[in-house]
Amino acid sequence: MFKSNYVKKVFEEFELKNKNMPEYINAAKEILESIEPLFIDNKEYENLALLERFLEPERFVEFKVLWTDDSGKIRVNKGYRCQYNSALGPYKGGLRLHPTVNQSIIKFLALEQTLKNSLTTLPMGGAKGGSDFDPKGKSDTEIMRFCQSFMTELYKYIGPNVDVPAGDIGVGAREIGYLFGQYKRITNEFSGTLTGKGLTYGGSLARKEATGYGLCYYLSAALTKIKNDSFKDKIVVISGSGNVAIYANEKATSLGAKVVAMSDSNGYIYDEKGIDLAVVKRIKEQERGRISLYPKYLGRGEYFEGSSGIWSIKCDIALPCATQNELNLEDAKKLVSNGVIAVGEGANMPSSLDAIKYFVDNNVLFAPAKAANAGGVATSGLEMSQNSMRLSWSFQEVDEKLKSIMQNIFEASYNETLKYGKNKYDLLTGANIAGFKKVAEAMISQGI
Ligand code: NDP
Ligand code: 2IT
Repeated sequence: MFKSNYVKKVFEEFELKNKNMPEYINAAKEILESIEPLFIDNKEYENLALLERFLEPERFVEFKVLWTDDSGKIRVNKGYRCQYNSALGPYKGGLRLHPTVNQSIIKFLALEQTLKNSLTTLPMGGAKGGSDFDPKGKSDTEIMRFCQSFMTELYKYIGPNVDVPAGDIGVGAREIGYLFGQYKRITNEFSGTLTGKGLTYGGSLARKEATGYGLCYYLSAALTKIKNDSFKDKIVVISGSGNVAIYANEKATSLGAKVVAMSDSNGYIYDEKGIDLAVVKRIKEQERGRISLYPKYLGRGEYFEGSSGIWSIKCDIALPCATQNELNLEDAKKLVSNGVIAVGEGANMPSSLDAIKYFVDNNVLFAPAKAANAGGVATSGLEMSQNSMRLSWSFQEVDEKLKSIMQNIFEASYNETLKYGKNKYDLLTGANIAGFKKVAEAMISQGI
């Protein structure tokens, strides 16, 4: 699989050390397959043990989170923070609350975040954290008590110049508010230690929209350059119906596309006339309900049980925006046989490695997560800048900056794709190489 003996040896050792962590191994494999040529060109990297150093998180904390539910029962969860790499700046990355969260998920996300943050060109290292706490069905006061307890432990490891967490699955403005309130109480400090804050207490305009909008900006740039095409009049399918999916829909629609399907973890909706996003926002953002309500509320569209069926819908552009490993080789084959021209990853690692290979081999423009969904963390970086300056930019200013960051990420990655990629659609190789080069240079400069 690897041509370089050094990369092969490091990967084998990594696999052995992390045997029970399939997502983490998968993420490392995907990166190493792309960046291998750099190790063939730069023999000195081996003497510097650069790859071993890169693949070892700087710090990983696991802690106990105790809270009481509304009936007074004591509940126990696990909390995590993985501070992967600080070569480029303070650790930065989201917090995920989902019952599937474990060490493997947090480490894979933190590794991905390190290269993603590098691509944004902003000064941010890579981190990720979260808990196996399940927010579904919990009351507001339960969420608040959980967040307070989580922060009572996490605050020791974070700070505006140390580590700046934000949202991810299960963590939006409500949770960030409770986490921020507790951080402020404990430290007696009002600082920009979290991003994704509410607009009344230091949040940035356009942060909520940023990941979904950024995904469409990246894909638009790639479509224009590589296929001389755009979102206009395209049929789009988007998995998920959370923060990333909703704002990807909003931007794709405003660019002239028609989004016909969205999903949640139970099933998907299909609406031939185009999804009415106001109805989805009502269900998901206001009522925190299930997507199955859509046909009932609108009197239009259909609901199907099982979320993976969404990839059998005929479309021009597919945007997986739910979670990891949600699009496998079989799904990729269906999409290709239905004529898909581009796939943009809003979620982190949604496509399996063989699905990605299938897309690239079939000349489907493939926009990889760490580049295509970097708009969220990039705008978090802009929130940090605004907090430091104690001022706030208008929506339009932030949106313009986001657009130019996504354009730059595309161009930087595409240059490397043309040099190292399998073909011009292999934006994954380009993103990994562009992201890694900067981290490597900073690591080498800073010594061991
Ligand atoms: P949300 O919690 O807002 O939404 C998550 C969506 O994905 C929901 O529709 C949820 O359905 C669905 N989902 C979650 N887990 C699963 C699962 N195991 N199987 C099927 N569906 C699932 O999260 P976000 O929109 O913020 O995050 C979505 C993806 O985007 C994640 O991969 C995240 O890491 C990534 N991302 C997020 C960024 C951000 O700024 N928020 C930035 C960059 C990437 P249900 O409601 O049924 O659980
Ligand atoms: O995966 C991601 O990039 C995020 N969840 C956003 C992280 C952030 O710090 O804004």
